[in-house]
Amino acid sequence: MHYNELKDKAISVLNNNWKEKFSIPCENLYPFQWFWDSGFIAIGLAHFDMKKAEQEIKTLLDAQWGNGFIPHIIFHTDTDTYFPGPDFHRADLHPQSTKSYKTTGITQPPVTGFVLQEMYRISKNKTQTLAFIVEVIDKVFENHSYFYNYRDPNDEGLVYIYHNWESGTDNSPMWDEIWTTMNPPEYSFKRKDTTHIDASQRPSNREYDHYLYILEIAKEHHYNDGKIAELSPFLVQDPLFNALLIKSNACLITLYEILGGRHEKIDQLHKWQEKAVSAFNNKLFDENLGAYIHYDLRNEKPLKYISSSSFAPLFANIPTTERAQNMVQMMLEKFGNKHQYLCASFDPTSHLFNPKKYWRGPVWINLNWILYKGLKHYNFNDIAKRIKQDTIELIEKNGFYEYFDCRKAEHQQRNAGYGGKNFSWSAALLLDLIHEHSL
Ligand code: 9WN
Repeated sequence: MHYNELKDKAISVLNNNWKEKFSIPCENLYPFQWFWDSGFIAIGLAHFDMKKAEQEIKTLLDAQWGNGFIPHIIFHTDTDTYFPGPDFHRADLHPQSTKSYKTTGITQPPVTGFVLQEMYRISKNKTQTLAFIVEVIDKVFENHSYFYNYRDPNDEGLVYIYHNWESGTDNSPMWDEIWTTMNPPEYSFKRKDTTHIDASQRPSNREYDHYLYILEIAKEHHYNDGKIAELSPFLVQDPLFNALLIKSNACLITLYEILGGRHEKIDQLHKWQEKAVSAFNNKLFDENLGAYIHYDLRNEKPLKYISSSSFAPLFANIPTTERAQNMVQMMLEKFGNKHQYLCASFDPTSHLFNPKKYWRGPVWINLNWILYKGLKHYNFNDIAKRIKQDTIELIEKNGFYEYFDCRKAEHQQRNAGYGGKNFSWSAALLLDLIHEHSL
């Protein structure tokens, strides 16, 4: 297929998922606006309709709470085709939650800072795009303030997530150890996702019990951050989440410098950044594994597993060049044999790896995009090129799925794209990748 044809298809996926002032991730499975999806989608929209890209971000930020928090889902419509919906989440229990929208009381990876910079890079009318950035940038700064003020109880420079849905990598085997520390009740609830998608590609009901239990505890305390830090059975410092926050800090600094003035904000961002990068390198790097890992703050122990999140620090310029070289070596050894597409979401050499199930092994396009940018930044051009080509090939062969089998053999006889179809960020980030002709 010629790139132009692929590009047209990607644009039509995004246009079909556009709902007047925001985008849904895909029809049926995900009928609302999601935080990090919106960010990636805006990057794609910026390539053909900057006004829509701006609107996507404005709508997202319009749902920001009084304390700077940005919710992971904004329930724009009343459909009951998704569980758990607004009546379960009850974000209104928090005194500073938005009164204008129904939302969740959990967040997602803070992509907005780097998304603004990507929009600026893509823009053909920089003056107009800067006018938009002036309108929204302080809200993104306030969101970062929220994280450092409320999600870092030990003042380490690393923020925690208190729910696996906050990680974005929701069903990663990473969380399995944490589930063994909990014993939630067996809730009776009606899953909606498994009416749209083959249950073998989604989390189990028992896993959902854990997800709901954490929310029940947060609700009981009206989503009070102090209480959550004290009581939530799930409290994790996640390398993907923190790397995206650090990348977004850096992008806010660049954008504020372009805008001029704002010295206090720039100073504050530098302070957060210095502390964050050094804590990240000291606490989240495991010398024996040679990889960045998650840290279980509740049980005070590292989670010693390698996943695609382990390589996200490349995107935020966190490792030294020497460490980055070792990371790439390991990526090639564990994830990159010639029978596999890059990059599986979980260590393919682990017994917990499952190439068909949600975040337990399949390739995800947003992670590939993050890794591609990171590898290019460090001039690992061959592997960056391979990740880009693999991404394009997976979509060309299968269509714009939510996730893909990393085993090449699986793609020979049949379709091996899984989860939602016509998935927005797969289309959006493909547009961004094919826009760059080199590499
Ligand atoms: C829960 C929307 C979201 C993504 C997540 C992905 C999946 C939701 C779900 O879909 O999570 O937030 O119901 O499984 O894991 O990364 O943002 O696309």
